[in-house]
Amino acid sequence: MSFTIDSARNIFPSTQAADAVPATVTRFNQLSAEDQLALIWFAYLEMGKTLPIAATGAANMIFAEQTLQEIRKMNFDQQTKVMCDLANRADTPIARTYTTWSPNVKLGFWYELGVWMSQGIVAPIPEGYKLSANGSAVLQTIQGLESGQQITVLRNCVVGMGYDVSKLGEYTPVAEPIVPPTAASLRTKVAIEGVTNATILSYMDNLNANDFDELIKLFTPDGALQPPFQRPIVGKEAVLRFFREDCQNLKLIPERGVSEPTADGYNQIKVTGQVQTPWFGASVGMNISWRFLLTPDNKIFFVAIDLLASPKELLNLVRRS
Ligand code: 45D
Repeated sequence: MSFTIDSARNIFPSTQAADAVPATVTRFNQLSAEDQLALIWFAYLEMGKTLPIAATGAANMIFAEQTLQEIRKMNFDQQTKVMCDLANRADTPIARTYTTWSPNVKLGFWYELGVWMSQGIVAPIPEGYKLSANGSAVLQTIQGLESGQQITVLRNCVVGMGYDVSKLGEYTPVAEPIVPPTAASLRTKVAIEGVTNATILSYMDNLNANDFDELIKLFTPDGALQPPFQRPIVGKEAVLRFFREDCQNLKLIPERGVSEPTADGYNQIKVTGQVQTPWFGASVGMNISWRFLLTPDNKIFFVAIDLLASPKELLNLVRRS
């Protein structure tokens, strides 16, 4: 077979991803813990004016609840220390617990802390806190990004906190419970200008319906999925686990695409459109592309999801570079 996962990653090479996101997260991670917490606090207050976070994004917080209650009982100094430890990736019991949580549980945990900080239950950012020069520069960069990129920066900052997962050893991952798939009568169907391929349409419709058991059947056994700014997740089992833990209640709104046969009877299909997250609903539409590589029997061998550099990229459907 001519394609490998690595070569598949290069289909539609002219796709421009939002490189500002990883660049900003890298700069964020170089700041001191105090600066990180204050910066996110300021970004969150500023963004909250136009992009309120929906608490329903944190559908089920019972997994973080015990830790949250533990923190609630602490005094301000202890609370500040816990938050700094998370930002410092320190080896503490709470930072280890945090590491076992799925991204949505982590986000829900911080969401709750943010509410408590504004209510005075958890230590606030000290009045008159002055960000370092680098911290102010990173905050300014975040403020200049489009909203889809802003929320991705925040998410990736939060997900990167806690103890180093590679040092954790054996652990049980903790995620929200799986919601039942949408009932057949309530499902919606996407339409994509330029794409009629049944596998692609079915991918979008099943993901929108949280029907991960049907969705995974579209993949080859060794198939892979590459989320934005990540390495590919390889193999049906790992991809299914990712769908269950990280992909509930997304709304995919593909708009247009292009399809072209490639080597050995494979097909490469690029689709662009919007994706909404349960945390922000329709107030943030992320500009996304999907780059699919399908086998001759129409299974997904590879799909990369990219957050696009700009809305202009939604129209970049050139087949070759
Ligand atoms: O440190 O086709 C305080 C896949 C201050 C699947 C705070 C996908 C202190 C396949 C404010 C308290 C998933 C890949 C912190 C498609 C402090 C597929 C709190 C794509 C941290 C399409 C901060 C899906 C808080 C995509 C509460 C692209 C921050 C999904 C909260 C993208 C931030 C989802 C939140 C994104 C960010 C969600 C809630 C980017 C959420 C972002």
